[in-house]
Amino acid sequence: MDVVYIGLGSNLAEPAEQLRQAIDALGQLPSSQGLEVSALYSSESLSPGQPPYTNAVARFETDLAPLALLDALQAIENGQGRVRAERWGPRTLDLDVLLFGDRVIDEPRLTVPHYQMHVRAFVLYPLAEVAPADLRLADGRL
Ligand code: A4P
Ligand code: MG
Repeated sequence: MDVVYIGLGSNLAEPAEQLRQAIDALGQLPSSQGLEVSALYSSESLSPGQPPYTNAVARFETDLAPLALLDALQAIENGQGRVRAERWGPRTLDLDVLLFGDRVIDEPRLTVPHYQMHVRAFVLYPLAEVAPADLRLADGRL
């Protein structure tokens, strides 16, 4: 099994409730076990003029292949009313694959480690709660 870290974010429609629902759904993913979740964090949006975000990071082990996991995450996003109107637009739920074991993935649909995770406080603070202190990014950025 691979250990995966998922970034959760929401800035619409009661963000904390969106994250709680998403955490329930992550706990029910097939071929996966050992879900742990950070506290919820609030911060300003990186895009000016948008509502503030609530973020968290989840960790679990999975036998799913990376793209199967991405499909499952996008199904959860869509099930919670995510509408992809504009890139970086406000969203009810964003689920990003931060790390997938020690794999470096560069495919059209999936870049892992997540391209901006190492500079985002709303990723690094919750990640530090659920990751071992010696965690490193497989591509050497952190
Ligand atoms: N994709 C590629 N790699 C990945 C990955 N590692 N995980 C592809 C998930 N998806 C990945 O994603 C667009 C496409 O990226 C997907 O179809 C998938 O195949 P999306 O979720 O539809 O688009 P997006 O979220 O608008 O774009 P992106 O680049 O994920 O946005 P960001 O960079 O995540 O920015 N401020 C605060 N405080 N907190 C936030 O969470 N989030 C954003 C969104 C902006 N400001 C924020 C926050
Ligand atoms: Mg995203």
